[in-house]
Amino acid sequence: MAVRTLWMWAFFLLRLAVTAASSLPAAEVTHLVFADLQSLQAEHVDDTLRTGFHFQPPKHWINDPNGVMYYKGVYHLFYQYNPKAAVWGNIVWAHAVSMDLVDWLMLEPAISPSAPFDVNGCWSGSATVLPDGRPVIMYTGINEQDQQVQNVAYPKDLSDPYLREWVKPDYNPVIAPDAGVNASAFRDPTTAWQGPDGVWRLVIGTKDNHRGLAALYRSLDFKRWAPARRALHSGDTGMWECPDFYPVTSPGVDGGRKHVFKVSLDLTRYEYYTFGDYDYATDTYVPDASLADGNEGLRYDYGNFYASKTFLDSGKQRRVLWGWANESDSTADDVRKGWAGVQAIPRKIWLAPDGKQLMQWPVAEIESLRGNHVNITDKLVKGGSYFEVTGLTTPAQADVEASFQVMDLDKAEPFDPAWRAVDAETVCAARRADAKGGVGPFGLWVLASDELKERTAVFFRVFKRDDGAKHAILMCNDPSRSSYADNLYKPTFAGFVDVDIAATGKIPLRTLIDHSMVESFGGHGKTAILSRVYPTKAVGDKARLFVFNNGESDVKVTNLNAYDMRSAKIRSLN
Ligand code: DQQ
Repeated sequence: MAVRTLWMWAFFLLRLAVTAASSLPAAEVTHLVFADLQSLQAEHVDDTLRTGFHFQPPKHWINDPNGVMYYKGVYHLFYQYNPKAAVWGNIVWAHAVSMDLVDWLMLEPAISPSAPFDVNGCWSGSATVLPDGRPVIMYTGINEQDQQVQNVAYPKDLSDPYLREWVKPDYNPVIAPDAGVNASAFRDPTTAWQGPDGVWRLVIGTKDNHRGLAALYRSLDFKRWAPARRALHSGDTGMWECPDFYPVTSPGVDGGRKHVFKVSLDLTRYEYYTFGDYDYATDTYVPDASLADGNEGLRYDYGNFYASKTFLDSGKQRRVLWGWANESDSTADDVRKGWAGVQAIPRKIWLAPDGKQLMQWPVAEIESLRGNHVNITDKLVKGGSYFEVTGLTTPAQADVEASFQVMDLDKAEPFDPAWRAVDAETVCAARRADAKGGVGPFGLWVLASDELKERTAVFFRVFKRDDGAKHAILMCNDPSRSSYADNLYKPTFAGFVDVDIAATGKIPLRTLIDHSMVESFGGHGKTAILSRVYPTKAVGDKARLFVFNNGESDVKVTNLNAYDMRSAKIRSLN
């Protein structure tokens, strides 16, 4: 983590340096306002690395998904948006609707600064559907005094299927920071939930010095809210942004039901979750004792994925997760491109049948974009070799599912006991894709250039453990060779995959490739890693796709299905 933090700061300073002369710090480090860039309308948009089937507006900056919901047959995605530039600032709630989570109709912003309670910004929040069928949005407004307060907004016309206009009642704000609450760190209300006692509850992210808190508020009428005596949860991990709290079911857990609690850590820009038991009567949440709670805990995604939010898709009886993928190029690059930020593919999320972790999988609807198909079965990849997956027309915009069988598990290297004290990311940074191993690295080279000098590796490495436990499987994303361009932040991302390779013999991988997005799922959705890359040669129809094996053990690709992906239709209403 220390290495990452250093990198983050180095990168942050690099971005700052580009616009240093005029950058004015706003509320906090992560909400820097680039004053001289705010009035720039991005007239030119460079499409080269824009995504085809991930959600992006036509131009400018986006960040957190907000108020995501399914309402009367329509999916609503609101998101933080700067209508003026490809850098953060002037934040409004942009709005898009979809019938299938694939194609989107862009509407006018739903919520923009207009009143004393949000004149300096409309920051993140959530939607709740009330028992009378009305949806309500609760969002953070930055008021005239630059304090963070919580406001509600209601649809103006419930008969409009797109709910285009939202009205902010004059009685806002409904929650203001009390004395003792840090007014510049009090934001991102969750969807509210109602207990059997009829009382509404929600939590707001805040901090008390270095202690992150999920402040709990209660209300009978969604208008007058009172703080509970105790926070729902807290941790020694700095400011907690974008909390999320929701029930999940699984036959593998006591009582068949758990509650998930997720936070986005402002300090590291990583998210962590636990699940455990929630008692409505006392409003207490107790994470399962088997789970780490803090910087060593479980993550939805071990890559560039932040400020996520889930919603219950009542139509399909599933929970869907949205998350924001930030850029990892420079601010100057973003201004030149005319855009910054992408939403990750919406993912179905559920509790694993063994009750040990959450699972995720791209919503099935995106498979409707699959086109031309290539299949490879039982192909041996000898140690130290690679082969190209040919036959796709658009390897820069593709969906690849592959299953790898390890032929000689005895070649697995011992898992260095010193690594137990560090995270997967540190192990992977020490053993990148080019470092030969016993079993692995093997996997995909995506967005590869003709001469193979540009390529992003998504791969596995299998280690033997000496403590009697099963093998350790590391899943990595190594972008160190992803681009000829300088000034890029190229972090190696990694997580362990809880697959018993000795029993299953195989490791499955799915990777969505979308020009500058590489979004991967290992172990059928046990471990996800999203990475942003900026190839200069492996772009458009020049990009290529390979399978590689840099380990001693041969690996068999038992089955690989690769599909060209058509672009989603993302259109404006007018
Ligand atoms: N982004 C919003 C905040 C939130 C942060 C501002 C997380 O409400 O805490 O754009 O990325």
